[in-house]
Amino acid sequence: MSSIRNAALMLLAGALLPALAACSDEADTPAQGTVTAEASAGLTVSNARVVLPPVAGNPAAVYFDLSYEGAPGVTLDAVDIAGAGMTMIHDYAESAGKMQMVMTDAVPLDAGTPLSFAPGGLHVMAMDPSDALKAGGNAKVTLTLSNGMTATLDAPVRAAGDER
Ligand SMILES: [Cu+2]
Repeated sequence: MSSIRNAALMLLAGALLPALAACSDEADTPAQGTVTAEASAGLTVSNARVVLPPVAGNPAAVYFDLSYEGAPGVTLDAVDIAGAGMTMIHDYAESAGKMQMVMTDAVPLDAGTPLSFAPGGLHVMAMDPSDALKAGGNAKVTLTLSNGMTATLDAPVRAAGDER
């Protein structure tokens, strides 16, 4: 997997860390908040961030923007975060007139249809965030697709009261 990842991923520097632009050939050094897969894989993740819960011990949330230009029939199956426990992909759906959070096992990726994981919509919940996740720090976030491709990036960690 690691060799596939090294071959498939080309990292771009995130807006927050322009200095990393000089390291764009080092596939093992994720740029903050942003990762881009090469054209064959076609996945671009940007604006990733982890938001800590207002109450310690509650789940943290992970948000990002995603665009996909690869082969059809691929889904986003998992989003894992270092320093937290089990994660789930959630969405909101209307049920009996109320918006309720629902589990989403696999999110279909359609070329040309960007997805936004954001408050009030698709999001990732991470159980048991540990003390390793500190506001102002970074967390390693790994996306796994149904075709076996993974993309790992460093996402800034925000406090509950910060802008999401
Ligand atoms: Cu949720």
